[in-house]
Amino acid sequence: MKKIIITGVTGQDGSHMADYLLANTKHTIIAGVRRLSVKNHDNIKHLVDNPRFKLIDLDITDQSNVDRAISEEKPDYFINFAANSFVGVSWDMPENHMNTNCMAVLYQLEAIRKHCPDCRYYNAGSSEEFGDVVTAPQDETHPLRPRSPYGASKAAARHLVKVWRDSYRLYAIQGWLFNHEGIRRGEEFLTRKVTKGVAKIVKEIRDGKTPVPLELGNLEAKRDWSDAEDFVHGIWLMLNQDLEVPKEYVLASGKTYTIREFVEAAFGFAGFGSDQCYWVGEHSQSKYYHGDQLLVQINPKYYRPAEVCLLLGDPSLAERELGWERKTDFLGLVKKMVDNDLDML
Ligand code: NDP
Ligand code: GDR
Repeated sequence: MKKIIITGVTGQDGSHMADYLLANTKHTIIAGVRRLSVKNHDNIKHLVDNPRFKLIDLDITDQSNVDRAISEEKPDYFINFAANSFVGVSWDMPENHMNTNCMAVLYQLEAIRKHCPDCRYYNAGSSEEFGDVVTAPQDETHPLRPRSPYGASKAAARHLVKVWRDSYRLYAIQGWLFNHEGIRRGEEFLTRKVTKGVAKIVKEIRDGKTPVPLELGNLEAKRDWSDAEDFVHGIWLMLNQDLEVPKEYVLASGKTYTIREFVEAAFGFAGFGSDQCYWVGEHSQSKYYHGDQLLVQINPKYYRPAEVCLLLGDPSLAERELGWERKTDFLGLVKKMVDNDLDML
C-alpha cells in the first residue's frame, strides 16, 4: 500500500483521480486542500469518510507548507493538479499564475529531491503550452509557443520538471493534456458554461418566461475536447512506466471542434435541434435563434487579448506505448454534461 499526495482535489481532475485510485488501487490518498473561509468540497464530499482518504492543509504557493507536507508524509507519488487553471483571467493576474503554476512546482520538486527522491511526480501540463501552433495535429515534438500568461507559466514549469528529472534523476514528468471536461467542470469554462446555460434556458421556457440568452466570446476557436474521467487513467499509466527515465505524453482525442459546434450539439441534446435553430450575423454579431427565441449572443468581454485558435492533439504515442484508451467521444461528452445539468434543474 503506497501513499499518494494529490493536490487540487476540490477541482475536476483531482477529484476524479482520487475516485479512480480509491476504486482501482489499494493506496492511500493524502488530499491537499487550501484553507478557504467557505469550504468548496462538493467534488470530494463522497470521499471524506473513506479511511483511505485523508485531508491535509496544503497551499502550494507556501514553500514551508509544501516542504512540511512532503517531509512528513514522504509520499510514493505526488500528483499536482492544483493551479490557477483559467486561461481567460491570466492576463489580469499573471503573477498569481506564475506563482501557482510554476514557482509552486519548484517548491514541490525541491522538497521531493530533499525528502523522498524516489517519489514519482506528475505535474499537470497543458496543450496551452503549444499555443500558436505551427503543425496539426500537435504531438510531443511540437514546440512550446504559449499565447497567454497561463500557457507561459505551464511551459516554464515544464522546463523545471525536465531540469530536475535530468539533474537529480527524479521520476518527474508533465504530460500535455488537451481540454478535458465533465460534470465536475468549473462553471466559467466554456463547456460547462454552455451546458449550464442550456439547462437554464430550458427552465425559463418551461416556466413561460422569455429566455435570457447565453453570452459567449470567440465562437471560431477549435478545441480537442475529451472526458476528464478518461484522462486520469492515462496520467496513472504515465506515472507507472517501467523505465528509469520516464517519458512525457500527449493525451487528447485526435478530433477538433469549434465552440460554435459545441454550442449546437449542447442545444441539440436539450431538444433544440439544428433543423429548428439558425445563426444570424458573423463574428461578434453572431446570434443563435430557435424560432424567434434568441439563445446565444456575443459579449466582447469574453474575447481574449490573444487566442489559441486551433488545438488538435495526437494521442497515438500514448495509445501505442502506454496502452491508453478513451471511452467517451465528443458527442457522448456533450450529452453527458447536458443531461447532468438538465437533471439538476
Ligand atoms: P480546476 O480549476 O477544476 O481545479 C484547480 C484546483 O487547484 C482546485 O482544487 C483549487 O482549489 C486548487 N488550487 C488552486 N490554487 C491553489 C493553491 N494555491 N493551493 C492549493 N490548491 C490550489 O482544474 P482542473 O481540475 O480542470 O485541472 C487540473 C490541472 O490540470 C490544472 O493544473 C490545470 O491547469 C491542468 N489542465 C487542465 C486541463 C483541463 O482541460 N481541465 C487541460 C490541461 C491542463 P480551490 O478549490 O481551493 O480553488
Ligand atoms: P481553455 O478553456 O482556455 O481552452 O483552457 P475555456 O473553456 O476557458 O475556453 C475554451 C475556448 O472557448 C472560447 N470561449 C469562451 N471561453 C470561456 N471560458 N467563456 C466564454 O464565454 C467563451 N466564449 C468563447 C475561449 O476563447 C477558448 O477559445 C482549458 C483550461 O482547462 C486550462 O486549464 C487547460 O490547460 C486548457 O483547457 C487545455
